[in-house]
Amino acid sequence: MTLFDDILTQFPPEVEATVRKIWEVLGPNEKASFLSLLVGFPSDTKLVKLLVKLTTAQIRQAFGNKRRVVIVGPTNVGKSTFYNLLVQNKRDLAVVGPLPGTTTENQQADAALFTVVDTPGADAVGSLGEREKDNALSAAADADFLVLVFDAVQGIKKTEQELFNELSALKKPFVVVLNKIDLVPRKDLQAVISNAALNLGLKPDQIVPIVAKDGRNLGKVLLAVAATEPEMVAALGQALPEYRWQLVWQTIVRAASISAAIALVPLPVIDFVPLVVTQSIMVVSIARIYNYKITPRRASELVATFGLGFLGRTLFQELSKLGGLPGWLLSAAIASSTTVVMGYAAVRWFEKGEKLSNEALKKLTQGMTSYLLETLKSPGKHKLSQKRLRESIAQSLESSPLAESRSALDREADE
Ligand SMILES: Nc1nc2c(ncn2[C@@H]2O[C@H](COP(=O)(O)OP(=O)(O)OP(=O)(O)O)[C@@H](O)[C@H]2O)c(=O)[nH]1
Ligand SMILES: [Mg+2]
Repeated sequence: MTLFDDILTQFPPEVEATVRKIWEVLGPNEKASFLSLLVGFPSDTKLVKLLVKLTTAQIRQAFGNKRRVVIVGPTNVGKSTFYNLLVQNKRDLAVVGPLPGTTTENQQADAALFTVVDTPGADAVGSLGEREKDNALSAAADADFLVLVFDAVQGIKKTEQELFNELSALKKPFVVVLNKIDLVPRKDLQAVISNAALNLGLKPDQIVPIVAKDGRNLGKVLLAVAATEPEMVAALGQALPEYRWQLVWQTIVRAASISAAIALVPLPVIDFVPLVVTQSIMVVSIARIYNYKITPRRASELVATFGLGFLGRTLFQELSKLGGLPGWLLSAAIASSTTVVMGYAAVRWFEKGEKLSNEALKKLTQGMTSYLLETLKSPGKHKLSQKRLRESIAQSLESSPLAESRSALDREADE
């Protein structure tokens, strides 16, 4: 049995396949680094399992493959127009036309981050219509992700509902977009969206209004794709520089909430080793978003250089002296904060090759810790479960102004 097989047996069965897949795509150097990262895990099997479980989404994200995004919907709703927004190569552009039934065959093209597939209208009648619908549905069945396009003016009626039901039965991750929103008078917009949501059994915020003709809200659709499919976050970052920070923030939120959960596990000796693992994987993902490819080993070296583990411990000592807050809450808040600050520091590093000063790192960590403690103050100070804690941290971070823009961090770091 090789060392890798030996380690693999320690993983929970549901992540084994993922880890194996990662292993197969790694080159020899990466294999060595990955192995050293895994060997560096604490030896207690329960902890190993916990850590791997907590970080699987990120691991997958860091080593994702290209996926198939399939555009489906009734005829003439603007599927091909939307497809054309995504294709990279002009020669792959689809024919668009005012008459229903323009697209009769599935077509696919490279969309940089994923392969995108355009399909004929899936609601047509007659024998030709049936065949086109079959085409569309077979593409949908092969998809990793579905973009369901409907027409804002046409609305969601019985045919659309039936199609939606058929497609959701495939159990694929999906996003619903309502196209041609430019034809809806502004005052009716909310009502149109709510109605569509109601008829599909969704919440209004699960529907993205778009204008495929001019690309309005394309970014929102892509973010929705990314949010449901963690593997795409990194890939998306490469294509859309302006969304980089938002993508980075999603990665940071995930890593920070994992860090908080890890901080709840009593780890007498190795205290912050697991944090280094989580943070390193986060740094690998962030590097990807900035078009750098670094090994987990290099990432963990970088994490060590920033010395946030030490900083976190000092801060913990300072804050616990003040009293008043339970230790678990403090360590969770500090673990998350150092992860957030590490994420931001990595961004600055990949952007400008500069290392933030120790003072800046300290100030940012303190600021982030008080923000989290402020928003986390638990009623009755009962220790939260791991799951609840992860959710609360994720929620605090998602609703922070940083989710929109990093300017507050830039200001503080550059003061
Ligand atoms: N006003 C408006 N028109 C749009 C928009 N998107 C597409 N259209 C128009 O809608 C018509 C149909 O667009 P297509 O992209 O061919 O639609 P489709 O869903 O691929 O249609 P089929 O191939 O027939 O299934 C064309 O005349 C487009 O110019 C939009 O956002 N706003
Ligand atoms: Mg078409």
